[in-house]
Amino acid sequence: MTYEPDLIMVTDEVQAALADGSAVVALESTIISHGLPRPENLRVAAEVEDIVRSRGAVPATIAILDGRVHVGLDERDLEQVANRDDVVKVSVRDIATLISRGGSGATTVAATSHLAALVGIRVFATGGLGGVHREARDSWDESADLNTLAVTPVTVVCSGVKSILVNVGVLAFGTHRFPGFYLTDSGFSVDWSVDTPQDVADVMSARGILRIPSALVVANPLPVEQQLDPDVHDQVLEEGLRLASARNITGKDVTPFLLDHFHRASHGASLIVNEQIIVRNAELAARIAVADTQPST
Ligand code: PSU
Ligand code: MN
Repeated sequence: MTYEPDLIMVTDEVQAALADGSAVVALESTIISHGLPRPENLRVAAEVEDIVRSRGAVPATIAILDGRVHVGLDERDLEQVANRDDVVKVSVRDIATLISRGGSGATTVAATSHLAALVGIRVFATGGLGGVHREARDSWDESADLNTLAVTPVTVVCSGVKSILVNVGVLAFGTHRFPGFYLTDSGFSVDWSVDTPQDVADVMSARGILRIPSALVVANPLPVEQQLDPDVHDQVLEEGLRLASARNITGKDVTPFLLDHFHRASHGASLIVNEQIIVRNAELAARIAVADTQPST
């Protein structure tokens, strides 16, 4: 791997797993710093790492601490990401500036994907991808997640995106319906459906041979009985978008604002659903990472 070890700290455990080709799952940190409230954020971060381990993969949560990229966080690092007030939300465009200033940041899907691919991690788990915001026609607000995934060869397990995907492969796990994060079904369908982690690993392997340079998105919907009540969802989303616009919340503050609004307005129901999404995606990502290390049968 060609990266600068003084700038990028990969834990011994992650480095060893990558060196002998065993399973590693990258995890983002914006969920921890800006996506979930304290103290649940730290508890969920630890739970996600535990489930990855229980499925036989090594978790590599990625963040920037005091001017250095960390791939793999120990308990103290995780605690800092969860509780420090000076941890900013970092997308790809911000990484270099933040590092050159010695700052600390939690990486979005875009930044995490970029860094994961850089160090050779093939599978990444998150909750939802940033997308194209509903009023994008006026605001031009489109998440950097999409542009980055279009040029980053990594497999991302998620439960939805705020709108359409660009040049990425999409596989829906156990369904032909694209999930809508808190909801099982976004209303969009997916051409390709897969049923097992090995199916995904086979596609990854073919993409590697063909040198396809973009991401593979594995959409993992919540079971219907676990989703947020669709009526509550629609009402709270409507209200949240109205409030965001009334308070002039724009750009990278929109997603954290909406998530916080959901958690309050649903009286914690969305928080439970959000946690389930992240844990389930981490589990599936670990199973895919393990299948990816084994020859196809
Ligand atoms: N979706 C969630 N929780 C999150 C995010 C998305 O349910 O915390 C975060 C992810 O880190 C994602 C980012 O990459 O928000 C997208 O932000 P933006 O739309 O500003 O690019
Ligand atoms: Mn956004």
